[in-house]
Amino acid sequence: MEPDLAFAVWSGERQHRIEDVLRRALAFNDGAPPRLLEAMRYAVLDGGKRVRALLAYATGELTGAAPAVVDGPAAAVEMIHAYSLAHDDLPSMDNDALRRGKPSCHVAFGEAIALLAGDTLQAQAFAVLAAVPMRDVGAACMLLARAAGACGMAGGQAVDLAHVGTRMSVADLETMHLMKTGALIRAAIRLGADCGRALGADEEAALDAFARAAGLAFQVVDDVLDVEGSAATLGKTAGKDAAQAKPTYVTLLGVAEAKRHAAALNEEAHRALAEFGGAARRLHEIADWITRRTH
Ligand code: GRG
Repeated sequence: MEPDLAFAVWSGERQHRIEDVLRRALAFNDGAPPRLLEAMRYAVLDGGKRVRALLAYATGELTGAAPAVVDGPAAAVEMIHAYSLAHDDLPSMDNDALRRGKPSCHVAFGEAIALLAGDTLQAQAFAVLAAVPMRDVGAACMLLARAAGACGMAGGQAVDLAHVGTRMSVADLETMHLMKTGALIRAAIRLGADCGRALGADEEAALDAFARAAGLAFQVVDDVLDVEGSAATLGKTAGKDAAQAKPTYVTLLGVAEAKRHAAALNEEAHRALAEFGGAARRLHEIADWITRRTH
C-alpha cells in the first residue's frame, strides 16, 4: 500500500474509533438535563480532525499500549479540546458563529448552555480519564489538569485575549501558543505513551521535543489557513485574526516566511523522533499531515 494511503486508512480507522468512544462516554443518562447533554454531544461529536486523539493512539502504539486503554485518554483530550472551542466561540471570547461547518454551540443552544456544556465536558473528561486502567492514573489526571489549566491552555487563552491589537515578539507569540495549543497536544502525546511501557528519560525528552515542534507547526499552519483558507474549507470563519487585530505568525513574519517556519518546525519534529526509528512512523506521518493540512 502507498504510504499516504496506509496513513489515511490508519487515521480513518482511529477517527471512527474515537467517535464511538466519545459517543459512549456521553451516553450517560443519570439525571443530566437533556438539553445540556445534547449540547455536550453537539460540541464533541461528528466533527473535527481528531488530531489530538490520533497523537494519543500513535504514542500508545509506540509504547505497546492496547488501543482499548488509549481510548480513555484520547477521548478525555478531545473533550477538553471541544470544551475549549465551545468557550472560545462565545461572544465574550472569539465571538464566532461557525465551528466545524455548523453553527457554534452558543448559536445552536444559547450562551448559558454552551458555557455549561464546556464546563461539563471538562468534568466528564476527567471522569473518563480517572477510570483508565493505566499505570499511574493520578499522574495522568494531574498532567491533563496542568495542560488544560492556568499554566496551559486556559492561561494561553488569557494571554491571547490580553494581546489583541498589540504587537508581540515571535518569542512571546511562541510562548503563548505553547500554552494555548501546545500544552494539550503535548498532553495527548504523553497520555497515549503512558498507557504502555514506561518511557526512559531520553524517550520522554524526545517526545516532548516532538510535541513542542509539532504543536507549534500546527499553530503556524492555523495562522496561514486563517489567511488563505475559506469558511467552506475550514468549517470556521476565515480571516478572523486580521479582523480582530490578533498577533499571528503571518502578521509577524508574512505568509511565505510563516510557511517556511512551519516546514522547519516539521523537520524539527521529525529529528526529535530519531531515537525511536521506524517505531515512530505514525508520529512522523501525523507531523507531515499537520503541516500540509488544508483545514
Ligand atoms: C476557551 C479555555 C479556552 C481555551 C481556548 C484552543 C483554544 C483555546 C481556542 C481555539 C481557537 C483557535 C483557533 C486556536 C488555534 C488552534 C486550534 C486549537 C484550532 C482548532 O483545532 P483543530 O484544528 O480543530 O484541531 P478540530 O475542529 O479539527 O478539532
